[in-house]
Amino acid sequence: MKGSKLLLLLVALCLSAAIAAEQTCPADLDSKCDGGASDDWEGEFFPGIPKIKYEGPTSKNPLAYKWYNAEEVILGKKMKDWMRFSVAFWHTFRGTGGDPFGAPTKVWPWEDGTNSLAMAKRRMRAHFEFMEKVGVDKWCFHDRDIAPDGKTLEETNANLDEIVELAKQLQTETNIKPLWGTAQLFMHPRYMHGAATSPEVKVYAYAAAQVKKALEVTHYLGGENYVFWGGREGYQTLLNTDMKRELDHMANFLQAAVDYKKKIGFNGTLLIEPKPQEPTKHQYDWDVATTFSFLQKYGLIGEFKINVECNHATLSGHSCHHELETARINGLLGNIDANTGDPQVGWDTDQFLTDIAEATLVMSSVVKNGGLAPGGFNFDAKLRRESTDVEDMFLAHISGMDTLARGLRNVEKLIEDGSLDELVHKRYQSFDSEIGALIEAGKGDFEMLEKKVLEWGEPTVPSGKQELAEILFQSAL
Ligand code: XUL
Ligand code: CO
Repeated sequence: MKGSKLLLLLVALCLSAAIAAEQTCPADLDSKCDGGASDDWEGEFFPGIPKIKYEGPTSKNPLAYKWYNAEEVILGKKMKDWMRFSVAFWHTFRGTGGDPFGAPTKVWPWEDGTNSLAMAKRRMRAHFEFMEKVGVDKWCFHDRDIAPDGKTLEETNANLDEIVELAKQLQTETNIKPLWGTAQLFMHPRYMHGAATSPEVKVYAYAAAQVKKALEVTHYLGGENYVFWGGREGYQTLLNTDMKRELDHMANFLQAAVDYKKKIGFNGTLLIEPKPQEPTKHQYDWDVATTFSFLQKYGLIGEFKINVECNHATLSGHSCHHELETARINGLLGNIDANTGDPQVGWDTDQFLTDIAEATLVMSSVVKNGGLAPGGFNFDAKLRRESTDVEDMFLAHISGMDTLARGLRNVEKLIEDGSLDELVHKRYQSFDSEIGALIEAGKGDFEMLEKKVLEWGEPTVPSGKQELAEILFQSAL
């Protein structure tokens, strides 16, 4: 028994050594890769992939847009202005395909297996070429995705500055800007109990220093928004947690971020991204409604909007549409992390959104909101572990963009047809009466209403017409 266990261990060790070897500079890179000392790269990162163009719904070319036509005007705005698409650096350029059961599956030609500054620069160049080819002019990043940690905060910040300088140069050459930046406050072990909600004051301070720098960098790069996703702001058990104290700390942290943003003249929108759990059992920004009440309690309304992520919405037991509408009707809809989960899988699978009905509902909220600017759509979505071709990066974005573009076109059809709006309008028509108007004006006192009931008798209650609503909705898909 003991012997066979040892043998298994040896096999596992050999396998992991082989996998690790694959992650170092691939043999066919020749002079293009020197193990991380230089960021040199000859020619294109994506040779053979053209700039993706709109070819219309009849095109059979997978590397073309069928529905997203950036310059086309739909409902009074260019498609690109409704969408404001953005590439998520972390998924597209740092996603490895690794999962809790398996090693990375993606070995992109430009990766040399190091986490060096040179590698970070080469990757940044690949990222800008990708964005130009796919026709997206915004990007989103965490500080630590784009530049490696150093041994001290000074060293880490110096690394970040070096990469940001390159990003700034590439931005100027391509006219691409960040949709938003953010700080990665969940990967490093120092944040294991949370960042702003850590019980350790030195960790709170470290997180503050990190957000300070991330705000500066986002501002320097011309970012239009800054996101707070509470990576580990939550708890694993209430037995060891002072929830009130942690929430008070989080509010003070966010207020300090508002103050610093103003101090440095950063006019971007601050966004909070709710998520119910993962990685903690309970995240404090559970959903839009919880976040709204938190902002109200701590007097932060007016300083923050919400970044709704569709996969987070379904994790919290809501639909994405519900979360979008809850944000919108409260004046808080600022940005969308456009992804989706899997109906058979219970975690944050971060898939590209490809469901046309879902995209139509999402776009109906966006249209009702008058658009998302200065926010937009961030593709917080990753390739499947099994998708390992460079081309798949393009296909995934094309599919995500076309799906939302198709959603927008469907919303136009629904609005032009008008039947669904009419159905909703009719459903509430009784409130357009004299008494209904009094109630809506807050003047519907109970004594007056009781008198009316005695006069009217038993009300007749009409059908909700759900099936008709579903037919009308589907006719636009
Ligand atoms: C994690 C998530 C993050 C945020 C940015 O679930 O969505 O990537 O969007 O920190
Ligand atoms: Co997200």
